Amino acid sequence: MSSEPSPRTVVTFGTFDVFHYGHLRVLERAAELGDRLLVGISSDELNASKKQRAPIYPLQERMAIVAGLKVVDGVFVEHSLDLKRDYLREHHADVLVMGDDWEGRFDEFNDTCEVVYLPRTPAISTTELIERISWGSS
Ligand code: C2G
Repeated sequence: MSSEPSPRTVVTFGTFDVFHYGHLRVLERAAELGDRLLVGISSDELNASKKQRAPIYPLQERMAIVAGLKVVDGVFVEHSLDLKRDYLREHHADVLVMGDDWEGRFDEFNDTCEVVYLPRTPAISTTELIERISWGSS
């Protein structure tokens, strides 16, 4: 039996489509809450059910972008919002982090790990970016 304490594992979830500063900030702040950060990336199908549109960047590209960040230690696919308890157990989560647009939605997992909601980064969202780009406005 190694006496090494197991790393404090932080898990978060998201679509991370058209990756922007708000996404980076929630991942950087999540990483500060533990020793390693694992990110569940929503599948294209899950995103379509969540947001009624296909993501701009397909799953493989969204996973590659997030996995390429120095604050991220690993990524996995989130196939369903209903499998969270399984994902948290599978990845031995000590902390679940989400932006406060999900405030209270995951309190039920307080029996499995710490649940932390972080303030969203104001004035930036993928939906707003897509609108601005499609309108050609700066
Ligand atoms: N976020 C943020 N600030 C923004 C935009 C997003 O802090 N300006 C955070 C969100 O709160 C979320 C994460 O970035 O924690 C990813 O956001 P999305 O890609 O929009 O993911 P979402 O659709 O919220 O998916 O199982 C939960 C879902 O997978 C979460």
